[in-house]
This record gives sequence, C-alpha cells and structure tokens, in this order.
Amino acid sequence: LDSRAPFGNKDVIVQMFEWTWDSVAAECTDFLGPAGYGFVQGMFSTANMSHHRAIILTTYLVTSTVSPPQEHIQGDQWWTDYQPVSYTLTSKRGDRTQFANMISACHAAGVGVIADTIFNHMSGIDSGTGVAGSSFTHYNYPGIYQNQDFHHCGLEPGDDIVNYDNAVEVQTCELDNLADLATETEYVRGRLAEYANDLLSLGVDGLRLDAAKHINVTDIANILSRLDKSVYITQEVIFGEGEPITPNQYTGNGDVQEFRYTTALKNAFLGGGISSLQSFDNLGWVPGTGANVFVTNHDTERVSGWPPTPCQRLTATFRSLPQNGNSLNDNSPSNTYVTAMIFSLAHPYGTPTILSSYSGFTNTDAGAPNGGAGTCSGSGGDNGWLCQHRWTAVAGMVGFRNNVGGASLTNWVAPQSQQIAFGRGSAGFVAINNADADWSTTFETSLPDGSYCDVVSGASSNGSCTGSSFDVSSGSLTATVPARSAIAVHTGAKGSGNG
Ligand code: LAG
Ligand code: CA
Repeated sequence: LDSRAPFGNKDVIVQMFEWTWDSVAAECTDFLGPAGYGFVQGMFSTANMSHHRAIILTTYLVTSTVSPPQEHIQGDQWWTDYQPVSYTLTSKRGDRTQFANMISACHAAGVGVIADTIFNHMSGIDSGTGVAGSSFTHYNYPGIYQNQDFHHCGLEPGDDIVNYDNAVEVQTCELDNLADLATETEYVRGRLAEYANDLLSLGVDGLRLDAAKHINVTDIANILSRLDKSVYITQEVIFGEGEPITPNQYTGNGDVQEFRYTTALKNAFLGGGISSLQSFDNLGWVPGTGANVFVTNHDTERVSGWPPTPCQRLTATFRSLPQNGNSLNDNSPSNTYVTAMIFSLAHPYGTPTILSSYSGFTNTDAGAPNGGAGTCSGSGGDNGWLCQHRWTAVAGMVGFRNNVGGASLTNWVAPQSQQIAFGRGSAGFVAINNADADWSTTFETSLPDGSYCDVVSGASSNGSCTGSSFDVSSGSLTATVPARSAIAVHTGAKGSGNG
C-alpha cells in the first residue's frame, strides 16, 4: 500500500463527522459499499460489475475524523471527543466492538477507515469522569500519564498559547487549556505509538493527526516510526500568515491539510473569481502530491470559526477570519458550496476530503442529531444530517475523480472570471459557471466522440442518463451550463439522454 494513497488508488475521503460506529458501518454496507459506492480494485470481476449501478467505480474513504475513538470527557457538545481521558476505545460514537465491527463492515464494502488521532493533548477541564468511567484530573490520568508527562510552559495565565509567532509557545503551551503532552519524551512517544498501534491492529487504514501544528515535527516523525505498519497520514497544520511553523515543514511525515486551499476557494466562489483556480503549483503551498484539501471541515464550517477564544482570535492566524465561518458551508449563497465541492473533486490538486455533517451548526457547540446515529434519505439528508456524500453532484464527481485518475488538466478555458472549464486528459471534462446567467457555448475537449451523462445532474443507468446528457463530436461539446451550477462528463458514465 502506498502510504500516500489513502486506500488503494482511490483517493476521495469522506469525513463522517460525529456519526456513530454502527451508523458508519451501515452506511458503508448500504450505500458507500455494495449498493453502488464502495469498490476496491479487484473485489468484483468485470462480469459482476454489471449487477451494480454504473457509478460503482467509486471508492470513498471513511474518516472518523472528527470523532476520535478514545474515551473522552462527558457532555453533549460535539467537541467533548477532543478531550481524551484514556485510550479505552469507548466514546460517544460507540465501543471497541462497534469500532472493530465498523472497520470490518467498511472493508467488506471496499471502504477504508481513517481514525482521528489526538497526539497533542488530553483534557482541558480540571477533573471529571470519562464516558467509560475513568477518573482524571487535568494532569493526572491514572495508569497513563502523570504531571511530568505534560508541558508546563509557564506562561501566565494558565499556560495558554497566545502568540502564534513563537514556535516554542505554539508547541509547548496549551491549546485552549488542553493538557499538552510532552511529546519529546520517550515515555509519551511510546504510549502514543502504543495507542496508534492498537488502532492499526483493528484494521485502521490511516490516521488524521489532530493539532499536528502544536506538536514538533520531529516528535511526530518519531512516533510514526514506531508504528507496526505504514498507513495513510494526514496532518492538521493550519497555515497562518508569517508564522514560523508552516504546513510545508510537515510533508516528510505524510499528507498535510492545506487550509490556504480552503480559504482560496471561499474567496474565489464568493466573489473573487474562480478563474484564479487553474493551478496551485507555484504558490508555495504544500505540493499537490502531499496535500489533503477540502472545501470545509468540521471546524471551518462553524460560525465563529476555530479556535474560539478571544485571545486566539487576535493572533495572526485568526484575526482576519470573518464571522460567518472560515470556509464555504451549507449556508453559503448561490449554490457555491456545491460548485466548490465539484471543483475540488475535478481538479487534480491534492487528496480531497468531503465533509458529511449535520445542519444547525450555527450553534457552534451543538452535538450530533438523532443521538449520533447518522441517517440519509435517497440522495439527501435525514433527521438533521446533511449527507453531503450522497448529494447527486458530489457522488457523481467522486465517480468522475476515480475515472480520471491521475490524468493531467487539459483544455482549460476561462472566458470570464466566474466561468471555467477544463478536462482531465481524455477521460473527463467539467464546466463550472459561478456567474448569475446561463453559459451557452461549445467547448473543445479531448474526449472520445460519444454520448455522455452529466454526473452533476444525474447518473448513467443502463445506458441512459437520469439527468442531462451531452454529445461529443470531434471533441466538441455544446452545452448550456446553468447559472451558479456545473456540468461534468466522463468516460465512465456514458449514455444517451432522456430529453
Ligand atoms: C483540532 N485541531 O487542531 C480540532 O480540529 C478542533 O475541533 C479541536 O477543538 C482542537 N483541535 C482540539 O482538539 C475542539 C473545539 C474547541 C474545544 C476543543 C476541546 O473546537 O472549542 O474547546 O475541541 O474540546 C473546548 C472549549 C474551550 C475550552 C476547551 C478545554 O470550547 O473553551 O478551553 O474545551 O476545556
Ligand atoms: Ca503541544
């Protein structure tokens, strides 16, 4: 397994934010998997494939990203999960058996699992009892860590990080009062590796390293060197203008989440112009082969952004953030959330993650609906869940991405700042219209002649299209791209129109 490729050669990750293990397992089985989504190369013979929907060539990676599996503090807020109190695999998402069963179910459906892993800290509250019954105080987790296993940076008051221009402070003081592990010590490194190896023993395929920016890059490298096998790694290192700790410093450990991409898409789609998004190669960002990118994640979709404390809002990283979220989200105007996701799945830069979350996030603390049991309905959400991963355009574009693979970007045009179109070799073509008027034109593509289904508005089913269809003749594709929408075709979804 190439540790840079999340799971096989299919690279789309879906972040199942706050879904319980049982509900993720069901979604792998019912939808992401044999119902037409999960597909791992070699699992089905070509003959069997005809029994599945035409968009079967889609593999999602499931990350339990914002739902770390270890025991955490009690409470109704979603973020209790980010305050570990022991490495017992009992959380609000389920217990060890349910976690293991989820991995088995997802693997059987051809879907990998990435666990959110908190190496930086333990809890932030003075004392309490975790959801599995473990008692703790701020710097004492019986049988695991004691006072000497934490940084006590000496900054008044409360040892909290204030100045993001000071690298030592960012990595050895406390993020939001969270007890900061002394990751430079042999004991802590060994204990964190033991925890990670326990996750790997259950079949976990990758780790998202929470708050990686707050851990010295060599400490992470040391911990990863102790892992029993090589797995996909993605590190959360939020870029801050002028800060000494940069995302690019972490590329040696694995993928790095490139938040400049998130910001760029927000700015482009909300007015700056999407014609600026042709290439991300010469901007000084994390190289595409090592970047993990997303339109939004669980932190950036929330109203006041993250982190929430007034002090941190004054730092270079966060002071420029607007109050309506650090990214596009489900409340964004003019369908920009959807068109931006279409872009992120079509463009070759980085490994894309699609967030699957719930509505009502304008209350930044609100925990998951329906007791955490994720449910969807058809191609939409249910019970307060948004089910972005099922939206027709998103699901269609995952199929697009898997079909085009590593094909290079071709046939780029941008007749005006809010209209772009491009191909991916001879395998796919997309046009995104972020203007307020329809865009009628003839595109030059590198596609073979034929009839194609638009995977933004529908899918290919038994040779016909459930949405729009387009013909390609001598490479030319004539279309009307609706205002604030997109069209996308690829050689894995052929078919003729239904009108
Ligand atoms: C992350 N990345 O570095 C996560 O993506 C982010 O969601 C986590 O913050 C953070 N690191 C710590 O793992 C979340 C919430 C915070 C919450 C924190 C700990 O966004 O709001 O802090 O998890 O639960 C909360 C309170 C703070 C309080 C702290 C400690 O909001 O006011 O100081 O708990 O008690
Ligand atoms: Ca730290």
